[in-house]
Amino acid sequence: MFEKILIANRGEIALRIHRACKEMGIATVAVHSEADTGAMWVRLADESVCIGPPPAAKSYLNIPSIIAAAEITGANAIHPGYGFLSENARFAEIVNAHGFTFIGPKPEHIKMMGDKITAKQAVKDAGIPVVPGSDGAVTTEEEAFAAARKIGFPVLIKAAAGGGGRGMKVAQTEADLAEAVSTARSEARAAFGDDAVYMERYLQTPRHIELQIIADAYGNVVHLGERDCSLQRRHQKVMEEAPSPVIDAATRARIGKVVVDAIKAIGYLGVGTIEFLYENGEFFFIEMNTRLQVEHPVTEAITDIDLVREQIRIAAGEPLSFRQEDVIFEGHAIECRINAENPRTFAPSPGLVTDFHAPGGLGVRLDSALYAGYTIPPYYDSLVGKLIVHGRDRQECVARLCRCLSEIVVAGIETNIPLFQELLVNPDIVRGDYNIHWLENWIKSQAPATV
Ligand code: MV4
Repeated sequence: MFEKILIANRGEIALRIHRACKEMGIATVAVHSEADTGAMWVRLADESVCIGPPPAAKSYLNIPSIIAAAEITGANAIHPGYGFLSENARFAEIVNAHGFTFIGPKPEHIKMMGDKITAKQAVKDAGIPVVPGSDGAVTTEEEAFAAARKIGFPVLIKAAAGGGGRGMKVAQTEADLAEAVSTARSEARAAFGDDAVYMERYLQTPRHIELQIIADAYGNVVHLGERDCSLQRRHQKVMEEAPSPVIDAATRARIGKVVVDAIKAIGYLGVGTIEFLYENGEFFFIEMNTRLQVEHPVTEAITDIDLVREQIRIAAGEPLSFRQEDVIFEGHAIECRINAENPRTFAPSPGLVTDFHAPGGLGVRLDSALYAGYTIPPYYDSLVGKLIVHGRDRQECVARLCRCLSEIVVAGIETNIPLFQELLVNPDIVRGDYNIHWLENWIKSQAPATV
């Protein structure tokens, strides 16, 4: 097992990784920018190294600084968290080439899943159902028209280098197609330096359902059920839950087996998330994420498995400590992503947190590096905490979550806590009746009348 792990991230996830390390008897190294000196995860770490100025490009994305920090502290392994360098195959290669262990998948799989065309082909070949679409990249206008005739309108044009919703264009009819393809292509070139695009049938009202998998170096692969992440705004998840209100045990077992067999065939290592759109009882693969995800705690709550601990064990060459039949799904969990932002305009609201009080009680978890007196810097993501609540069933979970939201105090800045308080009394949300468009439509319906 590793003696010392460098945590190449910040905020709540740096703290989350630190906690797993401490419980395993592993020393931690925090790295931080000049804006994060004195932050909670830096103070709790056994050692810390300043790796550059506030902008992420000069610190949390600065590969030479991070490698140097690992060298001078004698760390054995590097955990990238989520975001930043977590899905950068070159970073994983550099980490390994310097004699450290990258706590994550093999670089080849990060690369494979980073290109959405390669990813789709690989999982399709391995037996996972995908959205009907073009056979790989669409290069000419003729190819686009031929693919659209086969798929049927509306079609969606996606960037191979995209993901997370960037670089998508809908063509409602044949009349829109040529322009949609050329716009998608030039936007992809500008955004990613890669103008490869592909086409899919546009699913109109799906849910976003993702499956958590975990694989060790000995060919053992287990799925940990699904998360429903349909409540999003501008491709940012807002609230996630496990299990999905629309997936029963038989459906879970069926898609779980398909995914586990595919992941074995691909030879994947570590934790991963297979994202699906789910419509009319059918799963359609869209992307695979090769990192630990923000919303991993809802899976931890219902399975009682520490995903970060398992990531570290797998990277150290240990086998999975459980088999599929050992995984028991218990009750229901919901996560609220607490952002430092205005709850109506969503404008970021960094600054001094003058008062902070965490909710507590049975089934309550708050992952946050906040404290009274902390100043949220303006340079990074507005996520400042995750409230994860577990109950014996969905109804108990919702009631407990409402209770927690009335207890929590984050003063001095604006947060989206009032948004969650409104959502959790909405009849659609209480029934679990929502799709990927529900939240944006609801926000529109709440907008004050303009003069
Ligand atoms: C789609 C789709 C409809 N049909 N693909 C957006 C993010 C990226 N991961 C994939 N996305 C979508 N792909 C087909 N064929 C609709 C979306 C989509 C979406 C997906 C998940 C959660 C929220 C979303 C919001 C808008 C569009």
